[in-house]
Amino acid sequence: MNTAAAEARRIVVVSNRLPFTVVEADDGIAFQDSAGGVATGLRALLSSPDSQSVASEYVWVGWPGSTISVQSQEQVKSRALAEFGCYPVFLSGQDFENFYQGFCNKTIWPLFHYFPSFAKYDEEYWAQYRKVNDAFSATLLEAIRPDDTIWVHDYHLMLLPHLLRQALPQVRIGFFLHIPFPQFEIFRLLPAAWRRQILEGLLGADLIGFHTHDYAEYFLRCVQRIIGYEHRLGRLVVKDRRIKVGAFPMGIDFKKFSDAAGRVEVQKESEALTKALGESKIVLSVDRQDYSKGILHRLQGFEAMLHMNPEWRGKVTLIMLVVPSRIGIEDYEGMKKQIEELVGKINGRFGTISWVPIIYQYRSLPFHSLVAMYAMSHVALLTPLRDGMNLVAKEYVAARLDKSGVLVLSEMAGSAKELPEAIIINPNNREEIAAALKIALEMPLEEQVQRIDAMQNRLRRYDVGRWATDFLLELVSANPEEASQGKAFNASARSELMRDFRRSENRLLLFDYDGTLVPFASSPELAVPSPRLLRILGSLGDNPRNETALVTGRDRATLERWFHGLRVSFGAEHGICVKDWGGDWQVLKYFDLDWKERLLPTLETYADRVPGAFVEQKEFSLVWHYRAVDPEQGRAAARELTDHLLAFTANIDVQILRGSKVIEIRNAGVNKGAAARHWLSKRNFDFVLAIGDDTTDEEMFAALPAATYSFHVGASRTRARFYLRDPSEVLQLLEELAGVYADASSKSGRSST
Ligand code: ADQ
Repeated sequence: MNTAAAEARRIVVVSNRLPFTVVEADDGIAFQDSAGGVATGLRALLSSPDSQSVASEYVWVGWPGSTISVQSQEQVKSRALAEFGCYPVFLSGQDFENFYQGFCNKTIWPLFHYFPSFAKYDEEYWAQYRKVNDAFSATLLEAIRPDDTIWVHDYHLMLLPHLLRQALPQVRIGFFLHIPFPQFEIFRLLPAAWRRQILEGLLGADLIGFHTHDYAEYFLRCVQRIIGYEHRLGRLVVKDRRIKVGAFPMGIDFKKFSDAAGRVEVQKESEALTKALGESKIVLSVDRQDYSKGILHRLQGFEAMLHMNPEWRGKVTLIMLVVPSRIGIEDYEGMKKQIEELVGKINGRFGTISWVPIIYQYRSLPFHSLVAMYAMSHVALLTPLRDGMNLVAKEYVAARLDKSGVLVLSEMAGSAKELPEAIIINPNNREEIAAALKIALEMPLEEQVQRIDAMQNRLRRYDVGRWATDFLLELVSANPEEASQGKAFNASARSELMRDFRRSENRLLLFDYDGTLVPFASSPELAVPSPRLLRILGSLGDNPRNETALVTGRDRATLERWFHGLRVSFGAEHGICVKDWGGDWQVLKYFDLDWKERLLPTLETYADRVPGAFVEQKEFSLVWHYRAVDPEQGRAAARELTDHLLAFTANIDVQILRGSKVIEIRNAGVNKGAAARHWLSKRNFDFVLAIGDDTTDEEMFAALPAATYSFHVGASRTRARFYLRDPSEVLQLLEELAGVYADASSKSGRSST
């Protein structure tokens, strides 16, 4: 790590909640620590020595946990900045209600945790979610500097990366999701506009992190199916930006938990509790109160264990710590009642005068008491039905100083992937929980030590500091220029081009059509040239210094029809035939075309089978189009068809080309390079410009002199010298070039049209 770079760098952490809650009272303002997995993890990060290896300064932007009166806002702002390096985002109680209690916790939370029946789809919630994301963006835009690196956290702020990207195209943005990302079938339950905006919101980031590879994969699949962007090994290119998606499993502050477990006061507390419970073995469970945590399932599993194993009655106690959470949401209130009833039922069924099977506490514990609980418990029983990670599992392991203890963990928790030495259970099956508990209670000490030791070694190495530095190093080392491999068409390249263009006498201008001069349309006949494009081409063509040619996959008839009357030349069907302006069509090379008839039925079969696909028959080629097909199905069918065609055409001299949502079959030896050479041989050009977006345009770039101003539209790999973002940027450039001529001709008294 380059320390000089680290010294100069500032990281802006953004999360829904700041690490403290501001409480306004008559005697002034007080700051209290906030609870929860994200706040705990981020607080640990900022105080870890690792954080200093990435950046010299960290600031935190978020909601201060309460509605702050207008008269106190200035004071909160200056104290938050001076004492904590934080920028508060002020939200009214009502704003927060529909945002947090509404969209975040009644729509996204249940859906992303696979509880679709709890999810509400309310337009007001959505509007408020957007409004709060806008408010975060506004506060950030005031606070950040252009060279800051921004790290946005969690499901509350999924629109924020895009909002920031729009205002600051060059700033580095990372996003980390702390909860699961669901599979497509669940995610698609969101209304179409919302789900698209959420994905686009996230894609504003340069790096998008999840706890597990599965979540990353589900996200990429949703992006592909809903927006149509395909990825390669977790990398996406969106316009000219390269985005990376990956798994960064969050760790805990291992040292903090193991050190605390060794402290005298913690050990004393632990011993006092053990004494109070007599000989009983302790099973511990710790969670926020949430239906995703499987608290009821756990109770049923414990009940089944007592039922099936009478020998354990009187000898085991379940301590269940539940932290109050999301008070005021009906699903949560109802659950609290159910938990209390079930605890009462089990205690009533099995309890005796001297033994209470379940000790239930509904409150938050101070850190040292929590560690004392971890340290005294023989078993930790964690049964979430879905959990992004579950840090409690890791904290329990870290607090086991003598390495005794057994972790029973749900396979639905992200942490199960990193803790295979736990007894992994499916929480939906109470018998499985019961059986796992019995194994845990009876596990020989030697085996316990082996398992805990293996898990501790892993958690010690990959702790929260490592998690954050891995993410941040990946984020800061992602070179924003990388996507364009230094091929950005910057101001100096632009002025050089304009200068050379002005000075030149003989210019060759070669343009591909689809994806270059016009955006792709769902079907080829819809991609007609706009009046603006016709005006630009007309103007460029009219200049006698310019030889302007369209070199495209389109057929002759379409070119004649659409560009009739313009002084432009044509290269049709990828340059197999060319027509100079004012001349006749010439076929550059004659081929045997018998194969067309033989292959057509295969293409048609695939078109019939795949809704949205169709076959285009051109004079010299056949094209199978799948732009309008469901992206995943289209990709699979295209792969299958390519394999099929490759096998079928092994003995004939044709090429099978995968273009942008098309498969094109044409004779080998046809390429745009031949057309480019045709025009190059006509005159001695002192300025050559070529623009294209597809693989077929690479042949054209290859055939042109090194000094050519060659442009690739979009940021995929190319031999062109520069990138342009999209057809609208192409038109802007061409309009400028046409304008040069218009200026020159007006000076010399000529008309440009
Ligand atoms: P949470 O749903 O909050 O976090 P979790 O990862 O278990 O879940 O973190 C809970 C935190 O609260 C732990 O650090 C724990 O020590 C603390 N805690 C729990 N019970 C407590 C008690 N009774 N008293 C005091 N403290 C208590 C979200 C996601 C998780 C993800 C984290 C981090 O839902 O899946 O692991 O973010 O990304």
